[in-house]
Amino acid sequence: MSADGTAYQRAAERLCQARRVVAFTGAGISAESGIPTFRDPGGLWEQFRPEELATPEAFERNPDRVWAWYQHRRRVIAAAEPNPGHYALAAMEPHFEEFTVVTQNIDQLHQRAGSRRVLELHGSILRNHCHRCGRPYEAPNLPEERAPTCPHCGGRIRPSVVWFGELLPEDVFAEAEQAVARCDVLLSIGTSGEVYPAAGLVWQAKLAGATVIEVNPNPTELTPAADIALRGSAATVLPELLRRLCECRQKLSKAG
Ligand code: BJW
Ligand code: ZN
Repeated sequence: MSADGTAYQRAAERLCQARRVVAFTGAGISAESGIPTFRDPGGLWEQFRPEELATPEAFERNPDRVWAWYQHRRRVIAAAEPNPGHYALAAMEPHFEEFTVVTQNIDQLHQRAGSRRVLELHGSILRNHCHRCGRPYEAPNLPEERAPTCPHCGGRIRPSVVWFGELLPEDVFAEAEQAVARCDVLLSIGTSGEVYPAAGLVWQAKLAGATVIEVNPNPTELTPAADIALRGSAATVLPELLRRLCECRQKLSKAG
């Protein structure tokens, strides 16, 4: 299903009036870059149970199995390129006094597309640290099958992502809450809104009076918070929204 013209127009007008914007993104924005989502049919959780791979307990039970899974995902992500959805968000940034991407994604595709203010709520697959002492770990070559051992404490090295039951990086989450509290518009893009505390940010924006615009081919847990729903893929909807925003801004500058 694709978004209808009226919804686009309302969304573009709200954006056109906004000074501060938050783009809250999830796995769906990277789907068209070839990175599987978690909960869609064919998504990552259909093949693997999250509690087997995305928890600290899973890593402690079998670090090599979890490590090998992340090495596989690193290869998929390294081969991927940002898509028109990522590029449209990067191009929106200079149109606003403040534009913050708050992402649950660990793939760094927003940064690669040129977005400058990106808050990573669930960490990054491109970094690693020691599961025991927490020191960052850098090495020119990473083994494929076996989690490396920390040179300082002998603990096992893990990807710097946030697993279930772990705290989100406190400073990053606090910055995201501040951006959400003062935004005029929050775009909720490609997320099922099922994972907390990240999804709570959308409700916080709503309660603070922001207009919430959902960009997703399907309804989600966050649809009840949305003032406007643009039903379509991020790579289709976001460039069209950008086009309409530019049109609206041009009209305003001619009129003024
Ligand atoms: C498209 C598209 C296209 C498709 N265009 N759209 C309150 C209530 C209940 C439970 C909890 C709660 N608070 C905390 C919890 C527990 C837990 C939780 O949320 N559980 C729920 C699942 C029930 N949360 C946590 O444990 C968090 N930590 C925490 O709360 O700490 C405090 C604490 C400590 C100790 C004890 C208790 C509490 C941590 C959460 C960490 C999440 N980590 C993961 C893995 C990251 C690493 C990795 O990648 O391996 O993060 S899980 C996974 O889900 C990943 C994602 O960032 C996250 C969200 O998924 P996302 O992005 O929404 O993807 P999908 O697949 O769900 O949705 C895709 C969407 O895209 C769909 O809607 C499609 O329609 C759409 N789409 N194609 C646009 N082309
Ligand atoms: Zn260590």
